[in-house]
Amino acid sequence: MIPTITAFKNAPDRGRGLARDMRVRWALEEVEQPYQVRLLTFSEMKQPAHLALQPFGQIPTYEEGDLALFESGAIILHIAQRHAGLLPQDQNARARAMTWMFTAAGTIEPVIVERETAQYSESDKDWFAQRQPLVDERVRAHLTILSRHLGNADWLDGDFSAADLVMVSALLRLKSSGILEEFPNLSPYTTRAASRPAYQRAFAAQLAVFKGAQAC
Ligand code: GTB
Repeated sequence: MIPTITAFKNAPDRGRGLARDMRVRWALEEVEQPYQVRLLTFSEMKQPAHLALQPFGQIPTYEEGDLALFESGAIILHIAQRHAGLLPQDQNARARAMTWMFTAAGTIEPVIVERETAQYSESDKDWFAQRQPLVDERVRAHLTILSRHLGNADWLDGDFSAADLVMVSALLRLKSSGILEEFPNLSPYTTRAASRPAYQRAFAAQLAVFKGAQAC
């Protein structure tokens, strides 16, 4: 059965692949699962039909037959459990990969999102300049630990897994900040992941939506 995901009709990131449908597309591409996309305007995302799928009125969602999921991490975990290629077969290695997936979504990404939110919603406040270094330091503190864990390895724990997919998706949100480059192994880590053919296919697909919307 071909799943359907939802994505922005008019992506606010202008096709930079930062919205969270990108990571779901990437996961589906990694396991070579074809998928369909239903594009939504901001207003459609807040209508009852979408709220029944995603109570917070956000993208992405995932529908496959009777199953409807929201929350990108849960969707990626579902894809990784149903298809080979995103989680190791060995049960302990699988549990470790899931641990790093949750670390990416629950520990690393929140400090990155906090920084991003401060940039676009607080930069006009008179206390912004005082607070920004504190927010940046929290990001650096988390990346220091991540960088130490990654060391010279290509991936977080053995082969590429859903953990790397979620972690890199979070780290790429820092691309224009310059912070990633302070960690000599993290920038190459994101480049290595983004060079994967599955990432490239997912990126091209979401960019095509943005370009299509521009042409209308
Ligand atoms: N925890 C949820 C998940 O992982 O699925 C979070 C989903 C989420 O934040 N969705 C956002 C959304 O639907 C899009 S991705 N927002 C609309 C709303 O809340 O009304 C977050 C996002 C948005 C924009 C950019 N950007 O412009 O760069 C980047 C990321």
